[in-house]
Amino acid sequence: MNTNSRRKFIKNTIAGSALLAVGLKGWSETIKKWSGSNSFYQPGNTSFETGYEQTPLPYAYNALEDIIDAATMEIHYSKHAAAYAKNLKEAAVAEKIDTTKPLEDALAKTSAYSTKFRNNGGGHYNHELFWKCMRPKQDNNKPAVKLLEKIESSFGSFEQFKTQFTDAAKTRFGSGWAWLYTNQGQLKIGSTANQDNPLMDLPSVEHKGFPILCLDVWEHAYYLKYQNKRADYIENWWKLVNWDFVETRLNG
Ligand code: MN3
Repeated sequence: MNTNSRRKFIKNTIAGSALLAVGLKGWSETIKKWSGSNSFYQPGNTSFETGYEQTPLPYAYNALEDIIDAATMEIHYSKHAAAYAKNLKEAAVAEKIDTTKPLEDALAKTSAYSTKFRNNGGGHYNHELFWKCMRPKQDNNKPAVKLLEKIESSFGSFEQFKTQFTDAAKTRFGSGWAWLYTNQGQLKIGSTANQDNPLMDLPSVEHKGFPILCLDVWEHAYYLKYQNKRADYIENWWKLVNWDFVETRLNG
C-alpha cells in the first residue's frame, strides 16, 4: 500500500468515529486540551486531578437537607462510594496501574483494563466529582457571569440548558449519570450507563469529553427520600449545584 492509499484507507476506516479520529494514543492529550491549562481547583485547594483515595466529603452528611437527606448521604458516601474506592485500588494493584498519576490518565485508557477497573474507576471518579458539584441549597441558584454566558450561548438560555440536562438525567434508563462536559471548547450534555463517564475510551460511551458537572441517577442516590420519583429528585437537585466549583473546571 503506498502512502496515499494508506492515508485513504485510514481516513475511510476512521470516518464517523470520534474515538479513532483522535487516535487511541492521543486520547490523554486530547483530554488535557479539553480541560485547559489551569489544572487546579482553588477554592478548596483541591487538585483538578482526581486520585485513587476517597477524599473527605466537603460538607456534613446533613448539609444538603432537605433536598438530599443525611441518611442517603451517609450510606452513599461511606458505603457505596467507599466500596468503589476500595475495589479500584485492588484493580489498580492487580493491573499494575501507576496510581501516582491522576486517575484521569487511566480512565482515558479504560479499554485496556478490566471490567473491575471500569466499574470502580468510574464509580470512584464520578462520586468524587459529584460531591464537589454540590453545596448547601440556594434558591435561584445560577452560575456566575462567565459560565452563565457560555451556557446561554451553547443552549439558548439557562432554562433550556436545565431542560436538556434534566431530560438526559430522566431518560437514562436504569442506573447511570447525566453530564455537562466540554469537547474541544464546546459545552455538551449527555449521559452514561452504570459507572461509565465521558473520559472513557469505550465505543459504548457516546458522550466523550471532559466532565465539568455530573448528576448521579442511580436509585441509591435518591430512593430513601424520593422512591421512584427520579424527576422530583432532579428538579430539587438544581438548588444544590455548586456553580463556583463547576466554573473552575471550565478553563478551556
Ligand atoms: Mn452513587
